[in-house]
This record gives sequence, structure tokens and C-alpha cells, in this order.
Amino acid sequence: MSTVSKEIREGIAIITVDNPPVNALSHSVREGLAREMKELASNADVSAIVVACAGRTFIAGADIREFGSPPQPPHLPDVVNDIEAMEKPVVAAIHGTALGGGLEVALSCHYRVALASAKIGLPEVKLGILPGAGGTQRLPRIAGPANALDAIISGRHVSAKEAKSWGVLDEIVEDNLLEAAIAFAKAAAGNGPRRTGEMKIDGTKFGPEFFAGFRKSIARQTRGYFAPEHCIRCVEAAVSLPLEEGLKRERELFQECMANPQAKALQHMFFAERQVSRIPGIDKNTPRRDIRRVGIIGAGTMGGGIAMNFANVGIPVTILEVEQPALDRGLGVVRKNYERSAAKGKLTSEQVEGLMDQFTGTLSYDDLSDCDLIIEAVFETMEIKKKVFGELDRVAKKGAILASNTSYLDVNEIAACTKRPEDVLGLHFFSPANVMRLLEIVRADKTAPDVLATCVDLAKAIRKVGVVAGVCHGFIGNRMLSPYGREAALAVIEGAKPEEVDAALFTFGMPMGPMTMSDMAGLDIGYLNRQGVGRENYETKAYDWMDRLVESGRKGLKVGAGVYAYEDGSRTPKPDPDVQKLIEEESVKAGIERRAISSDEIVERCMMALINEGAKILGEGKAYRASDIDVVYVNGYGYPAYRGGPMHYADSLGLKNVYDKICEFGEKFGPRWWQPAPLLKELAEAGKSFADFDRENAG
Ligand code: 3H9
Repeated sequence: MSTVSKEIREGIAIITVDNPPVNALSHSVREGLAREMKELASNADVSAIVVACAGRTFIAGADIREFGSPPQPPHLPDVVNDIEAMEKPVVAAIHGTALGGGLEVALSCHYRVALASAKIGLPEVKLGILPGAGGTQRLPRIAGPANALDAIISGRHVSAKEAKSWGVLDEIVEDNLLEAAIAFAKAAAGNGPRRTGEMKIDGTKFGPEFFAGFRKSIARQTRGYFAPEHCIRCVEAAVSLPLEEGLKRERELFQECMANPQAKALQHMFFAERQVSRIPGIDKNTPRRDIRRVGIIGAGTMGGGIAMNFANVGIPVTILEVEQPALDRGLGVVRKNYERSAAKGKLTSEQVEGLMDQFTGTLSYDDLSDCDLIIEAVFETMEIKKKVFGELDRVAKKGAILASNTSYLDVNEIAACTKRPEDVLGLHFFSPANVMRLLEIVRADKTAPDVLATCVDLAKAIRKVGVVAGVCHGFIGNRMLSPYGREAALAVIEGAKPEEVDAALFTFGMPMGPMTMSDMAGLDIGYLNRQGVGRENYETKAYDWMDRLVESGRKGLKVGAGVYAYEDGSRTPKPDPDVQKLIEEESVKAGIERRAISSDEIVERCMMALINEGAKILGEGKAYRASDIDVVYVNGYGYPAYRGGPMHYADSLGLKNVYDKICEFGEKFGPRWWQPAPLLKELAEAGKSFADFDRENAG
């Protein structure tokens, strides 16, 4: 069956795209649109045309799955040019999301009618490319260069209301979209086409200063990314060149983006994020449990942040603390967070009150008896966690899911202290829990499939990206962080300055270096970890200097001194000569002859350590796919998405090269920390990649 069909009603042709799930512009859709336009141009029975879509959305863009293979004609830029060139008015009927190539099709139509719930956007930049079918030329013409730049660089979804205020939409309707679009087309039939490409921009208002200011305003958020600058150059072309030349320029810059490795990496991330919810043994027939009320144990920063996620989507929360002042403080912090959003205009004061109404505070475990899911976010020791789970086992209703927010501890051991281990799992949120997108869902040995399935769905419902991990020390993210941090700390004791280590990894693309990150998290956290379970992971001289810092009271940013100095309450790290002296003393004590260490060596050691641990996790089955590990690192640790996560980055280097490098480090620095992961060795020797592993193991 064709993905594009046509019906003629009283002189109006209705072209319907039906290409589930999101009506992407696959080859057959482009062909169908081109075919119908050609036929309708000479069809004397038709005076106007409506382009609509079946299913849940208007066209959501080019078919990203086709990007890997040579493009097949008709090409999208030609299809949209043909639509715009029609002599009969063409009206787009938009519901759901008109994104990327979908919006480009809509912009090539002469008018646009949309449902009030519809959204439009040009999210190509998130895929490492730019709108390549006229979007960068037509959107500035109709919405103005400032709005166009905002949309193209942010890639955000713009509401119908805002899009109408930009002039992109002509009419918004609450329902009966198709009828409204047909009526619009009938009324427009006598007027002829109104072509977006023929609209004029007043270039005098958008000179070099405007663009320089814009570049400056986005420099921080787009650091390291290739496509944004190319997008801006396209909009500059829209302002200064006639349509045809602008389109040519857009084409050239589009090809440059497509050829850049960042496009591949970002497209990998797009699909990786959509893979995470595919869990072997679980499908749509696996039963789910109803989650109507959530209980949270602990109203600290973590507990409060976790609770906000549920309140935000209308799930009421009972939050438990041991003492009233701690409970009041916790709820006070939640209120402040919401009020801060209100001050930024993101919430009204009524909405703040509505959200706060979702919270019930309690000091009694018995009040958790009506909760369907209870998450503990208490102090990170096994003893305390076991006590909490003992209480939960006593009060929780039958079938309630019991979750621990532990970041390192053994969830099997926690589950075993209840009489219902099948209801127990880990839900590891990342701080600040109301902001960070990542959620590690830790599947314990006895976790029931319906418990896991419920939590995977729940992650989506609270707008998180939920990645399933197996039980091991630190799960996926923190387990990998450990060797990464070790190499960074070793580089310091071997001769690099902390600020050199940070600069090297910041330049690589990390949002901050590991030293600054440790100061922010609190050096005492790592210190405590090194004394506790899993201490064998830290048996190295790497941390001696950090331990001494903690013992001398330098616990990090919160006390104004850590690896760096933070003068007069400043949050800006400043190298401290006292710390440097201490480091050098520790080098002597450890018998290490300090040497100059290049940024390349710092980055290579940290990255190879990360990749090798990732390969171990994958080989042990603690992550289902390499791409899940990439999702964890990009969403939980700020790993540059444009490198596609550590495992994709390894693939881009070639696994043979990665394996050889790790062997080389083993010879240089000793085998203790540089045993190549067996899976890495196997893949490297077979000439395969982590992506091959994922493909071969896809369930
Ligand atoms: C572009 O247009 C370039 C042009 O400017 C120039 C060309 C010359 N292609 O996200 P979901 C799949 S670039 C192929 O879970 P939701 C997705 O993988 C494109 N497949 O649903 C998933 O498959 P599966 C610019 C796509 O309701 C299924 O559809 N457009 C595409 O949460 C459902 O997706 C974009 O970047 C695609 N374009 O969200 C829009 N889109 O079930 C990208 C989705 O096998 N898409 N799939 O895992 C989205 O943002 C969301 O999918 C959308 C729906 C908001 C539409």
C-alpha cells in the first residue's frame, strides 16, 4: 500500500501521508508527494490542495534511518520546491509535531492550519545537521531571522500559539482539523499561491552585529558542536542572498555537516535513547502495576528532588522523615525550587500551590501503606538501608514496588532482607534529581518482570531516560567513573597539575574536569567510598593526596577549599599553591619521580579506562547494550553527545586501536589496572565494533 494517497472532495484534493510511526519522509513518501503534486498541477477538477497526515502526527522529518545509505531521488529539497511552485494554493493541516523536513514541507505549502495542541520545530541541530530542505531559508523569511535562529539553534518544539505569533501558522483550531483545512483551502482557492520563499527580509536590521551578538549568546551552550555555526551561516545567507542562492548555500553547508563525524555520533544517540526501553524478556504483553501514589523516604536534597518528578506529572507523593524539622526543611526546599521556576515565569503561583498540594509529609512509616511505589533516599550505608527495607516490608501493601536509590550498594542484599525480593529493585537518580535526565533502573536477581516493566514505563512518564543495569559496584555509571577518576588522580600524583587535568578533559568536551567535579560533589564522598565496600577498587597511590586534603578539612566547594581554593564564597576554582605543595610531597612519599604529562596522555588514559570498564560491564551482562552505556554517560555525566558516548567514541577510534592502547598502558603502568576487558579483546581481534555487538545481540 502506498504511503501517500489522494482523495478529491468538492474540488479540493486531500493528500494524506500515512507512514507509521511518525510519517517520516522515507523514499516512498517523497515519491508519493512528488507524484501527486505533478498530477494535481494539471488536474482541472482541483482548485486547491490540502496536505495532511494519518496517525499520531504530521510529518516528523526526514527518515533518519535512510541517512546511512546514498540518497535516492526524488530528493526532499526538490520535492518541497515543487510544492512551493504549485499554482494552486496548498494548505498544510498540522497535528502532532511538524518537525525538520516535516516543517520544511509545511513551509513550502502556501498556508498552514494547525490543531492548538500541535508543535513545530527544526530539531536537525540535535542530529548534528541543519535543516537541509529550505528550512533555513524559508523560516527566516516568514518568522524573521531572530525567531528562526532561536528555533534552529535550540531545536526546540514551538507551540502552535507561538508559531502563530511568528506568522508560521495562519489558523489554529481546537478540533476538526481536516474540515478546517478544507474550508481554508476553499476560501484560498481564488487567491492563488502565497509562497514563503518569495517573502522579503529587511536585511538592514540583521547586519553583522546582530549575528555577532547571537553567536556570543550561544557560545557556551554550543561549545564543541559543529552544526550550530553552520546553521547560523545559513540564516546569514537567508538575509543576504536571493532564495535560490541561499538554498544552494544551505545545501553545501548541509553536506559538510553530514560528512562530519558528529552527525553520526548524534544520530547514534537519537536511536540509543530509543533503544533503552527494549528489555529482553519484556514486551507490551508483560503486565504493569498501577502507580497512583509514591512514597519517598528521606526529604534531603535527593529525596525532595526525586519526589518533585512525580508531583510534576500529577502523581501524589508521601514523603517521610525521621524528625519534623528535617521534613519541614525538605518541603521548604521543594517549595523554593518551584518558586524559583515561578520567578522565571515557568509556573504561575497557582501552579506552585497545586504542585505543593501533591506532597504529604509524614514521620510515620505506617502512612506509606497506601503507596504503590516507595523509593528510599537515605544515607548510603547497607546497615541503614536494611533497616529501612525491614520497615517497608512491614508497612508496604501487597504488590507495592520497593526501590532503593543507592548509587553503589548491592541491591540483591537489600532485597534479601525483605520477604518480597521480587518487588525490590534499584532506582538510581542523579543529582539534582529533578533536573538530571538519567535514571539507572537496577534489576536485581529476583526482580519480577512486571516490576521492571512498570519502572521502565514510569521513567518515560516522569520524562527520564531509564537505563536498565545489573547489580555490580556502582552499576553502569559510577562503576565506570571510578577508573576514570583514578587515572585523573594518578596523572596528578605523577606530575600533572590538577588544573592541567581539568583543562585537558574540558577541552575534550566534558562539562568540567574531574578535579572540579570532585570538589563540587564533595571530596569526602569519595573518601568515604574508599573506606567502604568495594575498597579494592581504590587500592592505589592515586588517592593518597586527595585523602590528605579531606583529612586536613578540605572537603571541596561546600567548605570553600578542596583541590582548589574558592575565595570569598566564589564558586570559581582557583589553583592553590598549598595543594600543589601537598601533592608534590605525596609524590615523593610514593617514590614517584614527577614528569610532564601531556593533555593527550591525560585524555587517553581517562578515556581508555572508561571504555575498558564499559566493555567489562557489557561482557558481564550488566548492561544490555553498548549504546545503553553511551546513554548513561551522556545523560548522567555530561559526556559530549557529539562524541556519541564513550562506547561510540571507542568505535570511532577503532576497537583494535583501543585494545592496543590499553595493552600499551598495561606495559607502561603495570597490569593491575590495565587488563583489557575480554569482550574488547574478542571484538578487536574479530575486527568488530561495539555497534556490531549490539546488532548481533538485539533481541
Ligand atoms: C531532517 O528532517 C532533515 C531535513 O531537514 C533535511 C533532509 C534533506 N526517522 O521518539 P519516539 C522513530 S532530520 C526515522 O519513541 P515519540 C523512532 O526511532 C529529522 N525514524 O516517539 C521510534 O522508532 P522505534 C528531523 C524516526 O512519540 C519511533 O519512530 N526530525 C524518526 O516519543 C517513535 O519515536 C527529528 O529529528 C525519523 N525522523 O516522539 C524528529 N523520528 O519505535 C525526530 C522518530 O523503532 N523524532 N522515529 O524505536 C522525534 O523527535 C520524536 O520521534 C517525535 C515522536 C517527537 C516525532
